[in-house]
Amino acid sequence: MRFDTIIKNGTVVTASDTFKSDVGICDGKIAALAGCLDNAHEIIDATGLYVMPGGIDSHVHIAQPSGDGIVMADDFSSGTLSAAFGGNTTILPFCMQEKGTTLREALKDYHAKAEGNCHIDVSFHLIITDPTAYVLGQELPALVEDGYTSLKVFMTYENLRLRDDQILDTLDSARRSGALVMVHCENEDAIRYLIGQHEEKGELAPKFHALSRPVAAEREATHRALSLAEIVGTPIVIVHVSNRQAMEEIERARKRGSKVAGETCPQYLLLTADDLDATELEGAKFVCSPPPRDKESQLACWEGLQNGTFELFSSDHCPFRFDDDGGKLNEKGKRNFRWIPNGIPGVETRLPILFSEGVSKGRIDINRFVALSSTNHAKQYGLYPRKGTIAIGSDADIALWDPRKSVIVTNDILHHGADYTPYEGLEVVGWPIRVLLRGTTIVDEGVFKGQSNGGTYLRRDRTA
Ligand code: DUC
Ligand code: ZN
Ligand code: ZN
Repeated sequence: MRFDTIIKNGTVVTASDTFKSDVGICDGKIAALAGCLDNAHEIIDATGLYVMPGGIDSHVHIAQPSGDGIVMADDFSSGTLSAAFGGNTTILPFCMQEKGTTLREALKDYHAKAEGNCHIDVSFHLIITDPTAYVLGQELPALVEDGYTSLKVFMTYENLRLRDDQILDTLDSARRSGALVMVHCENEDAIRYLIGQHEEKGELAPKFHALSRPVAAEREATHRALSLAEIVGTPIVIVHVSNRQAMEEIERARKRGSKVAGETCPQYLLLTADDLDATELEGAKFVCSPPPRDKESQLACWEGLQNGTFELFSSDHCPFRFDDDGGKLNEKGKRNFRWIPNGIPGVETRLPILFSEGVSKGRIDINRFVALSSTNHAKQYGLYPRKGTIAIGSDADIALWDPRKSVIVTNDILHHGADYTPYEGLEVVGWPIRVLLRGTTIVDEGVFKGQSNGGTYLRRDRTA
């Protein structure tokens, strides 16, 4: 048999196994796993490299309307390019419904932004901000049929949050149609109370962002979201969990029999609230929600990645430029933390951070790395086994990792549209040196070799 491509002499890693094997690729799919494959148009030597499924980042914000002159730093072109260089082959950004509009309208706009501009494969989650009877009764069931099988709701942000009755209605519609609901858990009323307290005292610097969104606000909302899902009887995903108390809520809900997935992100492993307390507004670079906590919370999040409280490790890439009128330091943001847009870039650094801090430092094994970075995302969101594994018949979405390559992360080497990285100066050991999307090399030794429109849109199966 003649293959299009053979990856030779590498160590194949899946979520469950590690083995020496060549990988034969035909028509963009994995066609053979065996020793000594040798008849191909192209042979890639992977001696000393790990051959792993391309990363799937299931929590990414790109070109999302952010209001008030604020503009996200990435469009689909820069966001997917940055993702590719970070070892990813699929991302799942959010298509946000704006109040007073329909989901179909939001999707039409969002598809138009993505069409022809994606370097890797994409699929959209919905964000529901206006759960009208039409949206929940008509649109959502039809959209789930069309492959939009997951959605996010917010419990915070004045213009995005849903009330409990709206969350219940949304969960109910999701249960009937088989959509999976992701929840941003922070108590908006508590946060608004605390913001008011800080404003009264003139405490307006970036560090007060973290103090106005305490663990208790996240824990309470996590408990409430889990209880509402239990009452309706439908699974949920608790996204971007930052601390032990919220994790304990997830664990307790599971013990009661609820089906819950947990997600955490690099910022909760490497940053703390102290990073927001930098001089000269530098702290704005780290403003995200939930905010980074403390060292103990970092330890808790590592434990959760090790013991299964978290199945998902995502970036929550939500990039804004720092020194920019439409970014972190917009005119109002310079004067008051409440106007600093929430979110930090991270789609390109997610996997090197997990590899380096996790695998290279011995906190997780390489199979767990694959599960957390790729396989579990594909399973959770209806892409498995087409995506997320190295198996015969799966798409040949593959990242070749050099486990010994040491890189100092600086903003210069990244490809996102932001003008900073929160991880400036971090040394990582382990780097994705070559990335293949459906069998075609798209990144090779720091050079993009693919096509700027090479990504496709993915319809997804139900998983709820
Ligand atoms: N929630 C997210 O999921 N991302 C960035 C901002 C936010 O609040
Ligand atoms: Zn969120
Ligand atoms: Zn997010």
